[in-house]
Amino acid sequence: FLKNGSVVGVTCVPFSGGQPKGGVDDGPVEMMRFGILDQLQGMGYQIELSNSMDKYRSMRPESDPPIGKMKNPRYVSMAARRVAEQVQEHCSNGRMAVTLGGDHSIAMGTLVGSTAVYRDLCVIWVDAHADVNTPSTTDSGNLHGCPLSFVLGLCSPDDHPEDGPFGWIKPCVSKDRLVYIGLRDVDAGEKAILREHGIKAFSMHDVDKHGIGKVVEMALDHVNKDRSLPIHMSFDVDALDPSVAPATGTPVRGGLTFREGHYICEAVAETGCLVALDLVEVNPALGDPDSLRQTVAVGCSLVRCSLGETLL
Ligand code: HAR
Ligand code: MN
Ligand code: MN
Ligand code: MN
Repeated sequence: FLKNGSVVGVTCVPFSGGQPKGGVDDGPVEMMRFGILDQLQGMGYQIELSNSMDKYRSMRPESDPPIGKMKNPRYVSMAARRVAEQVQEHCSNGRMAVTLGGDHSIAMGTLVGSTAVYRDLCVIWVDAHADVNTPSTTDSGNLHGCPLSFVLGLCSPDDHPEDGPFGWIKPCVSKDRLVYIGLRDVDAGEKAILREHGIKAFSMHDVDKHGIGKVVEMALDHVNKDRSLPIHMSFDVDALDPSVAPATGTPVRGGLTFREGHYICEAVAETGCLVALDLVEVNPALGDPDSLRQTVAVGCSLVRCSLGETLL
């Protein structure tokens, strides 16, 4: 695959159907307003923008009753499916696929899209949450807490029937090619899943214990020993401490500092293996104008660092 290709394929996903709070669908437009595209161009990248902004909003089905505990299942599925097509299109043209969310349910789509092109890719999931609930284990029914269970193939056939709305999602991410950084709010059912399947996770406890440098090295060693496999990083802005990224739907205190978050992005950029990046859960509707500006700014800055801005 192309190491550090010079074209960035940006997909904006104004989508909030994976959780109950409005506003996260304005994440992409605010990051655009903040100048993310100009900033990437300023770094020497060519931008290919999927023309998608209004499509997602008009996609909401007229009727979308829960299936079991899952809320908005058809809407989430349709949006993710379109995301998958756009990300796959970027990747198959050798572009670095950057997806701006939107809530984290859209990662079902980004991962289906990236793995369709890079079958052996590894996933670095930076988040306060594990997002690995199945339609059975979820308490909230919010699908942004579930994307990984679908792509890992952890849902029971009853939860994920071939003829259900998510039937198009086949297992595409392997359990030993996924690693977490930043976890601190993991549901009991999710802990059981991580344990049962031996999925590697570095929690905030590990960050405190070893320092972020060591944690990122261990995380990369786990999924990408030779630093030769393509990497998809899915960065939920709530991985950062709420003092750094306040405008997000499910803030959890005790998160990554500004530098720890950026260090992860820099270290991943340094591998030269990044092929896909998601930046999700920026919700401009939450909090005062200051916290909004701060969160949008940090989101843009994480994207730039993942693409090498601060490397010398
Ligand atoms: N684990 C909880 C649930 O399933 C909360 C999860 C989601 N919050 C997120 N995703 N922002 O990372 O509902
Ligand atoms: Mn998440
Ligand atoms: Mn989260
Ligand atoms: Mn919780």
